Amino acid sequence: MRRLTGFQPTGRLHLGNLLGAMRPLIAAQRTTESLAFIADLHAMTVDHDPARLRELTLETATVLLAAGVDPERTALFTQSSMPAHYELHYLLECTTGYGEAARMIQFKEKSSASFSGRPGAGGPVRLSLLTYPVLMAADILVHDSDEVPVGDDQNQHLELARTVAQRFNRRYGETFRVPAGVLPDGVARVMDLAEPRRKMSKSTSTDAGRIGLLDPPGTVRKTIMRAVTDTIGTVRHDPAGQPGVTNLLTILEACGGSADDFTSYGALKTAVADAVEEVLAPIRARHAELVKDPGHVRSVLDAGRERVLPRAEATVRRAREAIGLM
Ligand code: AQP
Repeated sequence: MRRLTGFQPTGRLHLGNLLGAMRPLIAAQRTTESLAFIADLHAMTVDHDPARLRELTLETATVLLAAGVDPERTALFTQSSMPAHYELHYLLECTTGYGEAARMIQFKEKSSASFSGRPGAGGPVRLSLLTYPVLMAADILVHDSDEVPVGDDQNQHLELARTVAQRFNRRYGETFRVPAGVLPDGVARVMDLAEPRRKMSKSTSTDAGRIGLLDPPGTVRKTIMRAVTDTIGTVRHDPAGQPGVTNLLTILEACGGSADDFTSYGALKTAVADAVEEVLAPIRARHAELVKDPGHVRSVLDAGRERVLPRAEATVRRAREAIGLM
């Protein structure tokens, strides 16, 4: 069973990324063949700064290692270091309809956000934003992935990858393994602390809404203590009526705390801040070690790439032949 997970270097990794994607990856790497990549090409589908992209790519890899991604078990690489991804992207563009790409919810949301003035938005809509799901299909199919962990927001993209793979196989002969979406056990969806009806996000959350994995302890505590709640005054899971409190309870439980017996929001927030700090402190400490030797992180990325390259190139060769290229 081969499982692929991607992380976009569009901003600094946050608690949502940790609890929703990094932890499941780290847990599964013991029992599943795991591939993880830094999706630097996807990060260019919206307005980006070249120096910051380079910096965030290395930082994302470093934080993944600091959190427990084991390069002996998980092949970690950058998307752009694998031309097979973008070679296959083009072949799949020739298998995908314009309408299929244009109706993707994320395309509609991010393209309209370009004009909204929200943080992370800005600049004209890039063509690559439209074709992003096709590159994502290539990311998945090029590695013969069996499983892709997906949250609700990526479900539609995975369905497109499956549709395109099946269509290609039907038209040109059996070429791709058709992947399945999985929702790993224990995945938590973390909401923005300032706007708890929206998910915590690298690019659209403000500092008040997001807990960065490398944020100093004082900042983490302050952000949690200022989290938006409500005036109801009861501590319980009620995503529709009390999204802020529910989010705090979700975070607390995912970070090993117990959600029983809180009589005030203040006590709940203190417990959340303590639990989150327990989880983040070792990551921060390991990161401080790793960051001293960026050469080591680069060599991990190179080794990860070397490991997955032969299979990816073989998939592209198969696809080229099937589609009719000499
Ligand atoms: N808030 C979240 N709660 C739980 N899981 C989350 N993930 C992201 N946000 C949350 C999961 O993290 C993985 C990597 O995400 P990504 O880098 O592909 O970007 P994303 O899903 O688009 O999330 P971000 O962090 O909000 O990035 P931007 O701002 O660039 O859109 C994925 O597995 C994702 O489900």
